[in-house]
Amino acid sequence: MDASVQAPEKASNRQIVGACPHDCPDTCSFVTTVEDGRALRVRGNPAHRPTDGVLCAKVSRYTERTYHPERVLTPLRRTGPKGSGRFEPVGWDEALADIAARLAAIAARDAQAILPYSYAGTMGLVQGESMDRRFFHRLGASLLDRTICSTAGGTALAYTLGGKLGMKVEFFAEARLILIWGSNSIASNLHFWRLAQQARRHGARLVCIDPRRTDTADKCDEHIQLLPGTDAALALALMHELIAHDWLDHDYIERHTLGWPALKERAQLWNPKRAAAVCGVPAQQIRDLARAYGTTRPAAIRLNYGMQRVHGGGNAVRAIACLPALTGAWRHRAGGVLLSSGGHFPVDRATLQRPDLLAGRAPRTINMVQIGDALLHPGGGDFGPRLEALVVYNSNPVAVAPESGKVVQGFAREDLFTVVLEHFMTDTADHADYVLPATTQLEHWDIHAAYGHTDVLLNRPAIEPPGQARSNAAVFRELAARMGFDEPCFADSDEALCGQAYGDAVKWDELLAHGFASLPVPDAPFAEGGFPTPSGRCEFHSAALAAQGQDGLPDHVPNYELPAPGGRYPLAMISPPARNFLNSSFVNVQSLRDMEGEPLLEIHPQDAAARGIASGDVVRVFNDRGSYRVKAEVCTRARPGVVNGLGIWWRKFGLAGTNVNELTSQKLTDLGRGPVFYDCVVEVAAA
Ligand SMILES: Nc1nc2c(c(=O)[nH]1)N[C@H]1C(S)=C(S)[C@@H](COP(=O)(O)OP(=O)(O)OC[C@H]3O[C@@H](n4cnc5c(=O)[nH]c(N)nc54)[C@H](O)[C@@H]3O)O[C@H]1N2
Ligand SMILES: Nc1nc2c(c(=O)[nH]1)N[C@H]1C(S)=C(S)[C@@H](COP(=O)(O)OP(=O)(O)OC[C@H]3O[C@@H](n4cnc5c(=O)[nH]c(N)nc54)[C@H](O)[C@@H]3O)O[C@H]1N2
Ligand code: SF4
Ligand SMILES: [Mo]
Repeated sequence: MDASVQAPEKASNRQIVGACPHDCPDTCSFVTTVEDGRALRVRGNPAHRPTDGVLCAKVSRYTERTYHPERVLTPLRRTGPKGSGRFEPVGWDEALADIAARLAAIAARDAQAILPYSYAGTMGLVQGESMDRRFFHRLGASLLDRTICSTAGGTALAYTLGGKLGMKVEFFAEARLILIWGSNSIASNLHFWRLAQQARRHGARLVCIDPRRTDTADKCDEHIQLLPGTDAALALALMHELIAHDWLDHDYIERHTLGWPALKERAQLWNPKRAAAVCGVPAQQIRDLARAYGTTRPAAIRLNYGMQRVHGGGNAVRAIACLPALTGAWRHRAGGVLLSSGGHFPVDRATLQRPDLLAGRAPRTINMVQIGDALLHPGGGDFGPRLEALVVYNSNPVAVAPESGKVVQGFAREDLFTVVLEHFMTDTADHADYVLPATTQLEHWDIHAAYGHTDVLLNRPAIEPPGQARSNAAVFRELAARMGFDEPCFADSDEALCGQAYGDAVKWDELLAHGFASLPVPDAPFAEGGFPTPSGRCEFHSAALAAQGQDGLPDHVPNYELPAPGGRYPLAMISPPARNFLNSSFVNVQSLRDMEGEPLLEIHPQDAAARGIASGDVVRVFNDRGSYRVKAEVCTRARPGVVNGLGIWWRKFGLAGTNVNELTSQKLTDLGRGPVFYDCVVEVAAA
């Protein structure tokens, strides 16, 4: 939290209201103080209720990142072998002319050999999903399935509740019981945590459900330290107990749900004893949790994405999302569940992204989780043409994508033409043919949705771009011009794109005046049912899923990789993000890296003793996909049988030039084609 003492303001200083661009549920409003064209500091906007004047430690240091001496300030062209990180500066005109010519030559054969690769380095709708999409749609490039984070849970919510919808975050402060399920809120959802603390001061009980004893788990009243990938079993056992003790809201179930008799039958297969064996927790803990959930009003669940990065992640979210309908928790504004509020935002994506520019073409889709395999595919068969060019922006796939041995091998292909728009020489930028200097949030216009509250935010530029940095939208605008794309939409300015994002659905004047505007969302969205599903009910049973040959009911789907005691890989590994980084962003900011120290593997004293490992030892963590050297920390943050490989370090800061994704797999979740970062078995040995 930013407790820094405020320097006295000069009268000539300007205060510019912007939005935090990072992939974080909190989407804070921030105020930048500018003196003589230089940003002095960024602080939380006290006028924006969800932000409440507070930023996290990372973004409090946004100016340190912006003025970082290693910021890329000119276009760079590769001079050494792929991946060597050797580059020379070139002018924009020369770079853009060459890139346009190279892409045009590939497109003349088959534009599907070109792939954009982007994620949420900025969540801005303009710099993240507007001019870039127009450009690639017009080109006919391969489509990217942007699945690396949230699609298992998002898809599960869509089948169960009808969309990424749920409780309004502010009302968690009024709950009497809060389950913090698969979320290290202190690290990754700080402003929710503040609300949970308010609730607690009024007597609420907080229960954390997480395989790792996180800072959040430490500060809750209870920690249920289950095995990774067993959340659906836990949720089904809770249902079993709700049924057994009749802690049910029969009227709500009758009027607002679908498939109750079938779900009841399913839940009856999951008594606490059976679930306890699967989850690796005491049966009594499950019974107690069921009693608390069944008898406390209002009861709220803050579900987060950590628990859906396993094979059965979709089913687990479906099972948990059924719980509030069983007890009628939705009737109260402080009851229900929240995973994402993203579905409340009326973003006009057709206007921003212009899929009509595909003009009837239907390019293939490549799943970003499987970029390793895609880059190494020789082409042909169902896959289609071999990938010949990649344009990467807002993402650092060499560090964040799973099975990085393959990702690196793919990026190292000398015959692959790679363009990376970046602030810094990341592991991915090191593998580029061209690196193009990008603007940060302090230097460009943007407009935002959020997934942890329901306000739209506008970001105004506070300072001029340093060096020759250009916004992503500007780069794609110029590439479009050089490719001869003359549709009027390619002339829209960044500011005009901000205005198009919501059309008339949000008051532009209000955004310009305050920097944020609240959406009209009812306080208790499902108090009277009204779920936007096909049936209008909370769908315990989904006919749509059954029609696809899937289980229509939620069930426990075991992990792909189960640790086998005495087997080759007896330990499960999870790799949740670090508190002072934002995925792989900020790893190069010295003050934050100092706080994180170095890459660590947390291992339980029992597992460490069995391997002769002490804290501070360098260990080798390995499985069939690769091997990773890291320092061990012997502690009870890890439970027996599970090691925690904290992420997501840049490979080049790792002991042997690798990071934890050397070990993770490219397999996909049951729903939503998502990644399974936390469904991974390993062995650990003293190095
Ligand atoms: N400081 C910080 N904040 C962040 C990020 C960051 O890197 N750093 N990343 C941002 C992004 S992109 C996202 S998606 C979110 C991620 O934040 P969350 O959605 O909270 O997800 P994770 O941090 O991946 O995991 C949360 C917790 O789930 C636990 N977990 C792992 N496997 C399981 C399981 O099988 N069951 C259960 N119940 N729990 C499990 C992990 O140990 C972890 O403590 O946070 C965002 N905010
Ligand atoms: N092992 C493991 N791997 C994981 C996860 C995990 O928990 N464990 N988490 C996964 C999750 S949830 C996610 S969301 C992904 C995140 O993966 P990414 O979306 O790739 O996120 P970052 O690592 O933060 O990289 C974003 C990059 O975008 C750049 N950037 C930021 N703003 C701009 C801009 O305006 N323009 C341009 N051109 N560039 C910009 C930043 O400098 C940064 O290098 O990682 C996934 N990988
Ligand atoms: S990363 Fe999250 S908590 Fe930090 S400033 Fe941005 S939105 Fe707020
Ligand atoms: Mo994410």
